[in-house]
Amino acid sequence: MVTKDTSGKYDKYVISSDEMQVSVITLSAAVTDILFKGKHCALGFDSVEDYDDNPGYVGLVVGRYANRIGGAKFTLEGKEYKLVPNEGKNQLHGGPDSWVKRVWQAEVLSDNVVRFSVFAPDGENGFPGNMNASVTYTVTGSTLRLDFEGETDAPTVFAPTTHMYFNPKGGSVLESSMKINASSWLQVDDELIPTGVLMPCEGNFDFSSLRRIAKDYDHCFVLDSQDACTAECGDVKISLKTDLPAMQFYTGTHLGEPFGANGGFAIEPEFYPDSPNHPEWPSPVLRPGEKFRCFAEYIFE
Ligand code: FUC
Repeated sequence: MVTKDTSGKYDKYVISSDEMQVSVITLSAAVTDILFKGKHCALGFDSVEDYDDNPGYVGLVVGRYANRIGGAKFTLEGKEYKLVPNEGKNQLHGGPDSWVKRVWQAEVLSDNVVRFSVFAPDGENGFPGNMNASVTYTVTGSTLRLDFEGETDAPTVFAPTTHMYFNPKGGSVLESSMKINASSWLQVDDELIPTGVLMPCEGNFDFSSLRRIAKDYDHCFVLDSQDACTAECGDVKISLKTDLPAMQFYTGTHLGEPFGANGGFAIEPEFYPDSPNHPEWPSPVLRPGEKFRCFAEYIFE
């Protein structure tokens, strides 16, 4: 079932199955709540107006390029593109005033499917290409599936993600447990820009079997399989499946009020950060005539 609430500043769609209810608003197609068997599993602000001041990107669909691009520039087909930086000299999550500040067009496709679409103009924050992008939310049983799509009229880079935070148990997420199907992670410098070195998942980065999170992470894991990870938070398990090559694991170190530090973790399926500057990595390049497609499935148990 899909219901629509138009009483706030941004329209809210609630997509339900017998087992869960997912609320999404038109601002950046943000997930504001996931109610699974009586538990609120995803972080969300109380009112839709609160999303206007959301430095932690809570719930948002992030783009055009999720995560960081070092020096806020890249070269594509021999031409250098200078982006607008918004984290020191680097760009984070598509730059300032990107589509995360915009109202997306919602379309109810069936009784458990809603698509949210946005237009990103050529030159926005320095990126080439007029783009149409969308995310389609499908709720089936205890699974929330996101299908991302994108098209461009000029060669560009495209790397969307979802920035939901989870914490079904409450308290610090460092008490929850995590398993990640990755054998390497990306070494980063002190501005969180990849150095180009892939590190083996050993010691604190070895999540090959379920273990307590215990410390802060803000790192990108290179996935070995579409079964990206499983988190165990009290009596709720959350698994992520995706066809994207990597996943940022962020334990919400800098989350502000009302959530507080470590009040939720994000598991963001994505291309490698700064991949426009690393031709040796999976390519985020999108060209006219191509249709970008990728998916992420969050499964609750
Ligand atoms: C994640 C992190 C960043 C940032 C952002 C809100 O993607 O990689 O460090 O804090 O979320």
